[in-house]
Amino acid sequence: MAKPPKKSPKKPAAKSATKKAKKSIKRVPGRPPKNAAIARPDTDAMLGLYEEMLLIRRFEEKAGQLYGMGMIGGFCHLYIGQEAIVVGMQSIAKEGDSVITSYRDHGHMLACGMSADGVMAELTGRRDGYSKGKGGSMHMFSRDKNFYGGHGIVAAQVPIGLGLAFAHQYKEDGGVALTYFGDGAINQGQVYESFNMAALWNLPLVFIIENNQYGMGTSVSRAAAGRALADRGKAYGIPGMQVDGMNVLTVREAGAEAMAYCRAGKGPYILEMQTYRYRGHSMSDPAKYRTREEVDAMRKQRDPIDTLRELLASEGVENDKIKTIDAEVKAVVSKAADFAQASPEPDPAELWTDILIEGRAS
Ligand SMILES: Cc1ncc(C[n+]2csc(CCOP(=O)(O)OP(=O)(O)O)c2C)c(N)n1
Ligand SMILES: [Mg+2]
Repeated sequence: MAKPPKKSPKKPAAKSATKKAKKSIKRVPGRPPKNAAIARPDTDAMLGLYEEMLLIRRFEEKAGQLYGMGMIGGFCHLYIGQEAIVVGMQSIAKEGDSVITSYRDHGHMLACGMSADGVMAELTGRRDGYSKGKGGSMHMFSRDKNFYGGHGIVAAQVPIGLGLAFAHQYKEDGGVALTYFGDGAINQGQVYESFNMAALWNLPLVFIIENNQYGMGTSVSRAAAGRALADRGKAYGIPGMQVDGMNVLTVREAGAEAMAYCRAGKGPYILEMQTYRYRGHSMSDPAKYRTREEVDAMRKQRDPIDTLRELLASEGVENDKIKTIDAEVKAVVSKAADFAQASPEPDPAELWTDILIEGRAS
């Protein structure tokens, strides 16, 4: 599709949306001045962001359906509502940067470039899954895409992220370790040990707190003392920023600033992404600890995909273009579901593989 004319009468609306996005980055007082502004993406790039967020949304919806049909066993934590965070961050990450996250991880895998087929096959416990069907939802990795899991123990990925950052510094490869964790993880001791070591050694590490307001059924206001989680690195001299995590453009701006800070050798950075999960904590959570009105208000007023779709429309992108992307994404996801269901279950002999690496102790 042709780009919209430069002097579209609707352009001012788009500009104000960007301005609004900029405003919603709250700076923690005394932090370094903004020095890493990135250009606003052009229409094609924004369509790409839209497609990636939609892929995660539709993938997760399908995973939810397959779970309901008994095709997926064990735990399954959906990322619906939080898509702008990982898509925004990964859209500005550089090749070679590493990523690690919690169990709410399917979106991170897709945003790192792992295939929908392979992730869905793993969810359904099939041979063609990323862990040969032996890991499931919380245990998938791809060294090829620098994705280091997928961790079921709350906050356990944070010190591992520290190790990834140390490796980047040690190897002098210019990479940054993007370490995602939840508001429920922020109160753990190992997070502060990681803050200390990361700051002490100036490691290139962005701590990304996905504050979706709840840790299982406990709201953040009942679990976390103090106000901004972004401020939790203050004692270690780590700069922090609260970010509107429901807006992919705001996420990109904040992410660019944090990553530039790390790449300049200044040490770690904390981003508190303010977001919301629409579904329960896991597939078995009826989410009775919050009202339907609360969830509906978020979906109606703040949805990251609707927000970007509206911005694109205001810039003159035709509805047909959006519909084509919607259809393409739907096709990718239904192909992934078919692929997963056609893939055989693991060979029982695989029970004895990938358990212990022998002969490497010397
Ligand atoms: C060390 C540890 N304690 C408790 C649990 C049980 N648990 C699983 S998820 C979770 C809540 C974590 O919430 P948050 O960090 O906000 O992540 P979210 O689920 O919101 O993405 C808890 C307590 C666990 N997996 N590991
Ligand atoms: Mg949470």
